[in-house]
Order: sequence, then structure tokens, then C-alpha cells
Amino acid sequence: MAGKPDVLLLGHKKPVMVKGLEPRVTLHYMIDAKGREDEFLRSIGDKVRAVAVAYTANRLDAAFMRKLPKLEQISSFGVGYDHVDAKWAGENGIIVTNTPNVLNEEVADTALGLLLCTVREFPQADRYVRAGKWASQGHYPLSKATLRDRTIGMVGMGRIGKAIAKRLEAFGVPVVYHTRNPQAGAGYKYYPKLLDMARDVDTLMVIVPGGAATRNLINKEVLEALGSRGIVINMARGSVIDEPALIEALKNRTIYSAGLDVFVNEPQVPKELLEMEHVVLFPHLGSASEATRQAMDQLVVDNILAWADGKPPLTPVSETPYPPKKK
Ligand code: NAP
Ligand code: 8YV
Repeated sequence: MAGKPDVLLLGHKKPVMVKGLEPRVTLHYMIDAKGREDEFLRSIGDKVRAVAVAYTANRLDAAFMRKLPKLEQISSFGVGYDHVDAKWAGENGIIVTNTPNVLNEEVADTALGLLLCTVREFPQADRYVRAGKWASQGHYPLSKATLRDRTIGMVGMGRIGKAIAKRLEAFGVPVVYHTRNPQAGAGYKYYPKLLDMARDVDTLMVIVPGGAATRNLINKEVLEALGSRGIVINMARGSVIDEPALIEALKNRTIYSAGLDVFVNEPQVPKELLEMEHVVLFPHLGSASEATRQAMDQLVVDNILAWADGKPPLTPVSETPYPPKKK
């Protein structure tokens, strides 16, 4: 590539990204144009050939990509890329990359943490101690739920799902799963129909991609099938659960509890959930350790550098296979 290619960085100036990219590309920082983004895009749009995404809240739809007519690659942070219209990108000769695998174990650890917190009420017990209630009122009440008599129905058995299932096996907890197709090498009972699985289990662990195909997959019917012992853990995307139906089920106690790492309108969390004592809420921290986030940042950088060197992308998403369609 002659000269340094122009790359737009969306989101914060993350040190790994700035250090990895600055020497090799001309970086344009959208964050420096806060409040006048459209004008900024108009001024650089004609020369930008790649976009590095540091923050998944940025929506990269067709309207955005059309503003960058020379765009060849979007290197996005996070394994989930429901914020990018990857289908449109693929059809228009643009490669999209994400950051799979480097976060599997971290997210699986968080999933187990959230499951344990929800089943055994650990955050509530912590609040009890801090409020001085142990001394004044005696022991925290025994948890009504236990992991010991539960079966986990995994909704999703991909890279992260398998890492979660492996941990559950070590915990001695039975695992079954639902996906659209049986997963090679997953030795757990497979349910082609989510509703059938929800009827048979008492706990759902949700770890599928977000987007149109999974919107409201966990709906009123599924929650009803899960029943009054039911616990839902959502590690996927807020959009995968019908949030109002979940709130209703929790209010009416037609399910037992929920542990949620993700929400429909993040960082806003519905007031009804905030007011419930019998749910556990995490601020989307599945992969949120310094080490794992840095590994994800580095993969964003490495995908851009591969492109700058004229090499194939390291981790293209399925909708945008390499080599790209001709523009
Ligand atoms: P993956 O390897 O692509 O696995 C996705 C799994 O979901 C596969 O088993 C797939 O099987 C299944 N699936 C996809 N669409 C489905 C549908 N419509 N109905 C039922 N199952 C479906 O992805 P991954 O790396 O494990 O990541 C999964 C997702 O987790 C990400 O996309 C992201 O949204 C979320 N995530 C969240 C956090 C967090 O911080 N909370 C962190 C990382 C990832 P089939 O294709 O056979 O259906
Ligand atoms: C990201 C995630 O850190 O990778 C994903 O899909 O959900 C997390 O690991 C998150 O998207 C940051 O906003």
C-alpha cells in the first residue's frame, strides 16, 4: 500500500489501538469531532479506507458506510457485531472483522459468576452484611434455590457456550442445549425446539448473537414453559429476551429469578428491574478484565494491520468472506 492509509477510529483512544495503529496508518479520531460528527465525516469521507471500532455502541449501518465510498474494511471490537450491518457490507465489498476466541474463557467465567450469584443470592447477602443486618438480625436467610438440583438449558453452544458448558460439567451440573443446528463435538442432549427444552429444564443460559434472527427469542411462551422455578441468565444481548415479558414474569413470580449482564437499551436499565431484590444485574462486563479487553483491542489492530499489508483478515465474520466481493 503506497503511503499510510487513512483509517477512522470510532470511540475512545484506547492505548493499544493508538500505539498499534499510529505508526502504520493515518488515524482520524471521531471522538475529537464530538458534536460535529457529520461535518467531520464529510471532510474525511473520501479518503477513509478502513474503520477501527473501539466501542460497540457505534451503529455502523448502510447510511454510515455510504458516507465512506472507499471503505474496504471495518475492524470491530467485540465478538458480537450486531451493531454492524454486515450483510450490507458483504454485498458492497466491505470486509467486517470481530474479536472472537480471545474472550471465551473470561466471558464463561463471568457467566458462571452470574449464575452462582443469581441462584445463591450472593450480591443480596453482601448487601445484608454491609447493612449491618448479620449482627442485628442473624444469618442471611437460606437460599431457596440451589445449583445442585438444576439442569441448565444452554441457548447457544458456540465458542463461549462450549466454554460455559465445560465449567458446568466440572461443577457436576447437567447441561442440554438448543441451537438451530446440532453442534459438532458437543456431547450434550440437543433440542431442535427451544420450547421443548424450556419445558424440560429450570435454568436457561443465553449465549447467542444479537440481531434480527434472535430478537425476543426468549419470549412470554418460553418463560411460561420454564415455569415457577425458572431462572434465566442472559449473557448474550438484551434484544434476545423480550424485556417487558421478562419483567412481567419476574413481577408475577411466574419465573423465580434472572441474572442479566445485558439489556435492551444499555446503559439504561428498566426501573422495574432496578427495584427488584430477587434479580442480579451486571453492567455488561462479560469480557471486562484489563487483560482480555487488551487482547480484544490488539485483535482489532491486527486485523487492520493485515489489511494494510494486503493480507487476508484474521477474523472476518461469516457475512463477509475473503476475498471481498468486487465493488
Ligand atoms: P458463536 O461461536 O458464533 O456461537 C453462537 C451460537 O449461537 C452457536 O451455537 C449458534 O448455533 C447459536 N445461534 C445463533 N443464532 C441462533 C438462533 N437464531 N437460535 C438459536 N441459536 C442460535 O458466538 P460466541 O463467540 O459464542 O458469542 C456469542 C454471543 O455472545 C456474541 O455474539 C455476543 O452477542 C455475546 N457476548 C456477550 C458478551 C458479554 O459481555 N455479555 C461477551 C461476548 C459475547 P447455530 O448457528 O447452529 O444456531
Ligand atoms: C464487549 C461483548 O466488550 O464481545 C462482545 O460481543 O459483548 C463484549 O465482550 C462489549 O460489546 C463492549 O461494549
